[in-house]
This record gives sequence, C-alpha cells and structure tokens, in this order.
Amino acid sequence: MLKKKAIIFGVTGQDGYYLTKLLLKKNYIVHGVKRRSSSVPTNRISSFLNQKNFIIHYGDLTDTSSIYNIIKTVKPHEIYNLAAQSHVGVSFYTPIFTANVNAIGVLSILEAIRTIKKDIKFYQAGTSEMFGKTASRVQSEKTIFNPQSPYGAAKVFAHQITRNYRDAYKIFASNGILFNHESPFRGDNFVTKKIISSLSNIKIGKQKKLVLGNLYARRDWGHAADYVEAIHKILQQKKPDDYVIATGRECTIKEFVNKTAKIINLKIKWKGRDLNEIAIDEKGKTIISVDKKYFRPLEVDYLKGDATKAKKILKWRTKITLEDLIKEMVLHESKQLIKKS
Ligand code: NAP
Ligand code: F7E
Repeated sequence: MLKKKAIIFGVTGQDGYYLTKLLLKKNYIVHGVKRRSSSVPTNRISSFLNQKNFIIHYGDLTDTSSIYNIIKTVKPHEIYNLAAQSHVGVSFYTPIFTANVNAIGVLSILEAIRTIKKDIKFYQAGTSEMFGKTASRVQSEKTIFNPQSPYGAAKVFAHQITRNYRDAYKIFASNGILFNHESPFRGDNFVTKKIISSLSNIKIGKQKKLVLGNLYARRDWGHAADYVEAIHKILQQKKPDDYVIATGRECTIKEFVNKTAKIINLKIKWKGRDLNEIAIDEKGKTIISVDKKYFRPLEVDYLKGDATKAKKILKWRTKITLEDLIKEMVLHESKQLIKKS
C-alpha cells in the first residue's frame, strides 16, 4: 500500500517531536523542515534521525523559495504547519520577525499549495492567544478574537488566511485552535517548564530562587501528546474545518506552582501582595518572588477552552490529567538532573 507523505514545518519543536512520533507509528513518511542554527536544533528529534521514513530538509518560513522547493519536491498528501516564533512575551521584542514567520510564512505555504498541488491537506497551528482579552468565560470556535500581542495578532492573520484559501480555492485547509499544552519537551522559557525545573533544582539545593511574573493569569493546560492526536484527526475528516482543542479546566500560575511543590514535596508558604508577593520554605527563606520584567505589556488573564465540537466530530478526548502531566515533567527533570550530576 502507498504510504502517506507528510511535511512538518516546525519539526524540531515540542509538538514536532510528538507529531513525528505519531505519524511514524501510523506508517507515514515524514519530511521534517528544520532551519539553520549555530547549535544543534535536532535534540528533541534525535531518536528519529536514523529512521528510513524520516527525512530532514533545510528550510525557513521567512524564505518563500525554500518552502516552495520543499513542497514541490516532496508533493506530500498532508502539510502540518507547527513552525512559529511561539513565545508570546518575546513577540513584543521581535514583532516584525514574529509576523513574518507566524503570518506571512503561513501565506507562503498556502500559495505554494495553490500553485503546486491543490489537493494537499493543510493544518495550521492556531492558538487560544487569538482570543486574547475576552468577555467569554469559555472560548469556542464561535468566540470573537481579540489578540493582545504581536504573536496573537499574527496568528489571527494565519487563521483567517487559511479560511480564505479554503473558501476561495477549495483547498483542504484546517485550523486547530489549541490551548496551552506542555510536556517534558516544552521549551525552557515557558512558565510550566520554568516552574518545574526551578523547583526541582531548589529542592536539591542547586538553585536559590524562582522569579516569576503574573501569578494570577489563568490557563487551560493539556498534554502535547494528547493534542497532536487531535491535530492528526483534523486532517483525516471529510471536510476541512476549525476546532478548539482544550481540556476545559483552568488554574492560575500560582496554583500550578502549588501543585508542583506538592508533587516534589517542597513545603512553601505564600506571603505579601502584588510585586512583593513571595513564597518561603520551611526555614523561612524566600524561594519564589515576583519581578515586573516577566510581565507582558498586555496580559491575557483568562483562557478556558470549550472543545465540545472536537469531542463530537473528531471523537477526541484529553486523556492525561494536569497532575499526571506535572508528575511526568517532574520525573523527566529529575532524570536530567541525575544525568548532569
Ligand atoms: P516550539 O516548541 O516553540 O516549536 C516551534 C517550531 O517552529 C520549532 O521547530 C522552531 O524551530 C520552528 N520555527 C521557528 N521559527 C521558524 C522559521 N522562521 N522557519 C522555520 N521554522 C521555524 O512550539 P510548540 O509548542 O511545538 O508549538 C507548535 C505550534 O503550535 C506553534 O506554531 C505554536 O505557535 C502553536 N501553539 C502552541 C501551543 C502550546 O501551548 N504549545 C498552543 C497553541 C498553539 P527551532 O527549533 O529552530 O526554534
Ligand atoms: O505563559 C505567565 C505569563 O509563556 C503562561 C505558548 O505555547 O501558550 C503559550 O503561551 C502565563 C502567562 O505561555 C512567567 O504572563 C508568569 O500569563 O508559559 P507561557 P503563554 O503565553 O500562555 C499559547 C496557547 C501559545 O500559543 C504560545 O505559543 O504565565 N507567567 N511568570 C510567565 N510566563 C513565562 N513564560 N515566564 C514567567 O516567568
């Protein structure tokens, strides 16, 4: 039987790892696109590099010619665009780069599909950050977008242009609207990874303090392994469409800290307010504090997703609880610490 061919833009990232693993298991030939870097960008995907169904190409979403050439050479059945400057905070420092990658890069892929082979199925990695500052207590596919960052604004363009190409050119182009999803492969400067790594180091005396920003933002956190299953299902439907993928449960950053501290058996007590809020350990030493530098010029205070449509149509369910996700990330961190010692 003919094997399906997929291109993954953003293969070296967190979701790139989990999606590659899933597609190889499903017997796909996976063509991953990585960009040039001065260090090794393939750490997450090193276990796939010697597999015969996994092929790496050099490309960059800001280089239209590279996108066009890869798609023309591979002529895949499916394209998953996971590539992005994915850090919301950083997007305020690099707004133009963020827009070039996260917005114009998506248009470049769609244009390549339109001119090379219109029956390639396309997935665009959309985000709950598109909802931004919202009055809706739960966000679904019908909720109005009101992004609060260059990242969110660029993703709204990507979302809309994907719908445009679907309607105008009858391309099978679908958007996922994914809420936060984490894993042991999460980038170091996202809050969950930062909390788990820092508290693990503090517990064994290798780090003195964890410094955070807004402790009261609420996020709906799931596991990346669950979420790439939804991504794959979105492209296996009869019709292209847009889907919210979320757990429907949320908590604050502070609650996430408390859950992590409990799991690693670190006793903490909170004191003070606002920028003076701290957490102390059993000896009264300050181990967590707040710094303005980790706040964004605009904050997204509250995100909680309604994945009813995905549950009904994709038959998708989140399987891993937040507690189990934290436990897995803590275990991974402790293994890394043992390796380093
Ligand atoms: P990630 O770990 O930051 O991975 C992003 C990927 O994009 C990396 O492979 C990165 O390459 C690549 N990339 C960045 N700039 C590029 C460029 N100019 N050309 C080509 N590739 C480029 O992000 P993730 O968590 O896996 O997220 C995957 C996608 O889902 C992203 O589009 C993100 O915006 C979106 N999303 C994520 C979440 C979440 O909670 N994780 C939620 C909603 C949506 P390097 O390895 O070289 O940096
Ligand atoms: O922040 C607050 C911060 O950077 C979460 C990306 O995958 O999910 C992610 O974006 C919250 C924010 O993720 C620190 O202000 C407090 O309110 O882990 P984060 P994010 O901004 O939600 C969405 C869905 C995406 O699409 C993105 O690609 O935590 N926070 N203190 C902090 N955040 C960070 N990074 N560092 C802190 O010290």
